[in-house]
Amino acid sequence: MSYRLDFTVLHQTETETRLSLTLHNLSDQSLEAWSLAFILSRWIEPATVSHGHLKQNGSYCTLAAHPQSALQANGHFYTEFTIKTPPLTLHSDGITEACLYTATSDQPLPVVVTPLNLRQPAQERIHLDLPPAKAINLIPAPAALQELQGEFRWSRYTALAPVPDAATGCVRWLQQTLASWLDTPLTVEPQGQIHYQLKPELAEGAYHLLIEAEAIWLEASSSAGFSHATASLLQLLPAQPVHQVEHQITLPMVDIQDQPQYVHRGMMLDCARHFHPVTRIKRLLDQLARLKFNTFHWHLTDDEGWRIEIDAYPALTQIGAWRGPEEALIPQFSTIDRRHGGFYSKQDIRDIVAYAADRGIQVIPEIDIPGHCRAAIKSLPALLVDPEDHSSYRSIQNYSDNVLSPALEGTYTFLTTVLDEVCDLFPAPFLHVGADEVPHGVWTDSPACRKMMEEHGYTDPMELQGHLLRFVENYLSQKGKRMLGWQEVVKGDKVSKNTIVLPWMNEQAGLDCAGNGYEVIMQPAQYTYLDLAQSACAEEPGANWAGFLPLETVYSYRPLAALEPSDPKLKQVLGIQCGLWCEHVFSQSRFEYLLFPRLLAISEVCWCPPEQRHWDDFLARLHGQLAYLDRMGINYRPY
Ligand code: TNX
Repeated sequence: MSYRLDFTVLHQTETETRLSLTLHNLSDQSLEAWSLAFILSRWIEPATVSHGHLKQNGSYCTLAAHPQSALQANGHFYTEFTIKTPPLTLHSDGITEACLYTATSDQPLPVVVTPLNLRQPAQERIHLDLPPAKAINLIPAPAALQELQGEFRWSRYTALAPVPDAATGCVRWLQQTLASWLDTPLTVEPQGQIHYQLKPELAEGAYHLLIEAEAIWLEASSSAGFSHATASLLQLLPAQPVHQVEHQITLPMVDIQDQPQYVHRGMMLDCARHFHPVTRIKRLLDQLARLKFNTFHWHLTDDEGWRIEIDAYPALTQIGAWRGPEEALIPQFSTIDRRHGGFYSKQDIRDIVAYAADRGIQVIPEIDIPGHCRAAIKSLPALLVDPEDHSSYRSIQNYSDNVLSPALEGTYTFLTTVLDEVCDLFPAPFLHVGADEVPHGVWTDSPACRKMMEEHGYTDPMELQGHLLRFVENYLSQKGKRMLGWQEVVKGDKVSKNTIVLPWMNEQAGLDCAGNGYEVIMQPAQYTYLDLAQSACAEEPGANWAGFLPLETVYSYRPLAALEPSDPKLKQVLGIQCGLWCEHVFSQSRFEYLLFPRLLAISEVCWCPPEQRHWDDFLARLHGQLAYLDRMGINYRPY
């Protein structure tokens, strides 16, 4: 270890933290003309830095001695500064990576970062005692389950009976899943014992699954119901390692009648902050389908990356999909000294959409506008930058150059071109336009924006956002797509009530949106943001801006619980989504640790009405599911 960085909380209040940073040169060479780069998500108040010259862009900070001076062998550099945010309580709130640039080396030098010294009493990790597993451990719990006496024995002669059209997708899913651990492929035969049967009298999404000694019946009125029946069937297969079961696979005889509480049961995945390979997404889709989610909300663009190939603008992915020391986009969140990135080609996207469709999952793309657009703006400056705009602002994620201008012709050219291609790629009749977190101060010092406000009689700059979003809403509706947006999509009061709103800041936001007559998909951070840390223990990875999110809190969620059960506004709740924002998610194992087992809890919240949910019973079934998670090699958080 030649260079080490220590970062210590000196004192903190609810609104302010004073920190010290010490860089140690443990080598036997003095460092000339050095500059330290480090990753910190909180905004450092520039005027409070005691020593050195500091610059910050997003989470990327650089610090150099001022005036420039060498850092002697065995010497150290010390500085202090203040952060005006809620207290730091987790190691992930601190500096996560650092490296050094010097005059004498053309490569960044690695710096070991010691965990943030919080100087607080150690907090406990949450541990749960799981009750014994049950005989049948379905998650989400079915509405009605009758256990029958006996079992269905799977043999190499087990086959599907001829399959109705509505079930061909989920049959492909069933065949692919079984192919990975059965030695004989599951084929369709006239005398097959597994029967998919259309029952028009069943409600949309509902299914009937009957397992008898000699036959299995999966009944539904549509492909959605068949997917749900298939999910239950897959969960009833034994979870032990293959070598223990290959010659004696049995399924318990059951009679299940089941249907979902909500039509929309989703998960949002942020693929911009860190890029997730196609294989990771497919593995996730397998799990989502098994848990009867029906929507994958794909967050494809953000400040830190543009992840979708657009034929008309190759620069979006040539430039906007990559961060690194040598790239137009500087490093953020991780990989401080390396290139990070990637994007989905149109073929990748078609492949994922089809893979999801076989599993009963629609894919809703999100193109986040007008904020969170730094990657697009850096890729297409000629089109998207207004050189006359001198407004100054700082976004929550500490950018001052990440918002599209509603007064620029290029913005509309860009949007219509991108939306044309995106709409062609995704069959779902929905498109999410983000609309979150446009920073205060934007557009205020732009002659073009001011002129536009005058022309339309707007008094609040947010009306410009409303103007832009109404344009997009109309454009999408001509293409047969309904617009979705985060809760801020209603700011400026211009979009129609046909827009579906996703309140995320808290429950109150949901009550407000529903009160204003919008249909909502509830995604309050305090219950559904799976990037939040799972306990207050400092080592627990994740974010904490909306508190901690243990399994039990996820499970306790009830949308708009403040309303009387008879309140008509409850009908405006289309469903629930969870989400994984990925500032902290730089590996498969971190990805799984944050998702599991909380994804199982939220699946039950989406599927089962509150009176059908029982925490202890859930824990017992979760216990029963752990063998499956183990077999899949999923790095779930242990309880
Ligand atoms: C808020 S939720 C955001 C995201 C962050 C997330 C971190 C929302 C619409 N915006 O940009 O990634 O918090 O938890």
